[in-house]
Amino acid sequence: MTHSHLTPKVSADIAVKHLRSIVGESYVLTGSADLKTWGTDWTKVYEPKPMCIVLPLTTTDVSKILAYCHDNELAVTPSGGRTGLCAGAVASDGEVVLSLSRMSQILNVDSTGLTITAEAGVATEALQDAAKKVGLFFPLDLASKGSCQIGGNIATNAGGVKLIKYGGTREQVLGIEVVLANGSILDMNVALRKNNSGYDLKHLFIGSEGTLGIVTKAVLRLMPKPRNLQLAIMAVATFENIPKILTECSLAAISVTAFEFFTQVAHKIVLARFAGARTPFAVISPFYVLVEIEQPGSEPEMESLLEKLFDAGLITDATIAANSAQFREFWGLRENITESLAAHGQVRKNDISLAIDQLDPFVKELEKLLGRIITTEAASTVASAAVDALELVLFGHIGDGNLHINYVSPKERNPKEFQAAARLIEEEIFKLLTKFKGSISAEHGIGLTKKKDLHFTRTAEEVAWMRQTKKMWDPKGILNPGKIFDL
Ligand code: 2HG
Ligand code: ZN
Repeated sequence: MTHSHLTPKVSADIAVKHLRSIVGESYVLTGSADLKTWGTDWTKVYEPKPMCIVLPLTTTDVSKILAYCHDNELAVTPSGGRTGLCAGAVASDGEVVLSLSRMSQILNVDSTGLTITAEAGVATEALQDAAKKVGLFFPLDLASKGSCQIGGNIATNAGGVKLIKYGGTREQVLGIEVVLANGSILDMNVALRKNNSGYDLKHLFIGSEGTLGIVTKAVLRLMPKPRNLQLAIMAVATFENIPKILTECSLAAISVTAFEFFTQVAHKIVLARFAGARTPFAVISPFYVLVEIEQPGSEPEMESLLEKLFDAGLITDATIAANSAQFREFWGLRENITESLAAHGQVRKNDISLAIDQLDPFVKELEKLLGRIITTEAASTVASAAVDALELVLFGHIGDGNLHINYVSPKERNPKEFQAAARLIEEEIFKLLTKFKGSISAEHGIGLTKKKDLHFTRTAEEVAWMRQTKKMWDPKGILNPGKIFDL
């Protein structure tokens, strides 16, 4: 699949030789297993076919690599932990994969200014650990935190489970250093909380999916540790009760640090597919909500909240995590959904968002569209049998309006036929989203997989400005060609 109109001016052999002269012989990989590993992400649907993998150690290395690729019209795909779900880091067209993995130094932790400065290849979890070590907290938290890297988080503006309280990646970034397409270094790596001196260009690069520049360093915000976190898992009978539970939290002035949900289908699949997963409930319920709160004082805020929710008929059952093992176990029921689904069957993913007050009307229309309620495993009333045969698994960061819809079928089903059936519903859902002013991508990005659907969320005028922006920063189009949109 060709994504770019570049005409490389050198052969792959010459390019590899030159890149080796920049980073050293052993840091340009060309073995078929390496090309396969580094040329793909968690999407797994594209055939990886990069030219080579380059592993720079310094910003100067990155600058030299890009200058060379720019001069010679070689496409470059930046690579972080490759945990993305829409093929943003896939290299399927002879690209030079630029991995930031060796740039993994934490450069500074400032417990007064509350900042941490790190190179792009630092794993998100390593930032959390470094903050913890000095008694502070780095709030970006994703199910893939052990593998994903801060550079990739910035490039995709990753969201995660704590966004409701702390914001997403964009909100954590104070400054970044970026290497531009032609190799020049743009230093915006300042640690200022306030800086209204003209346009704040860093925001252009955050969420640009490696199409405007390569992030090499960042200064990020740290926070005081949340005090006394409490976690409860609640059984909920109807979807419409979920936003109401959120309202009760706000009205009770509760500091909610996470507000997640999943359907009974998701729950059953985790119990069946994830070793050691256990449910605290005797009876399966249509929905589950996981609420984490900060309970800094002596008030038993979680108990009071649950009492209120029971009295109002908003929940049918609930359990509070009694110790740290149970805390992890409950979180696992939510965070292990993606992995359990992958073990369960073929999966196609949506990552949509809506304004909170639109969630319930949207789900009601979705159920009408499907001819079934969203918590059931099989369907009977939709005209198309192919569509009926799909399992719909819903879960996500419902407290910030982000719904993950996964379409699932057994592994034995013909993959093409499965994708076509899932696409049928997906397109209807995207049309519905336009009506509700929602987004087709809340936190995963666009990559290769969703570029044909960008128009459901962004106006033609917005996309035209995006193209202009791309042309300004990367006129030859060497950076991550084919991602977000085609030029
Ligand atoms: C999550 O929230 C991730 O666990 C993955 O964003 C979502 O697998 C998915 O659809
Ligand atoms: Zn998510």
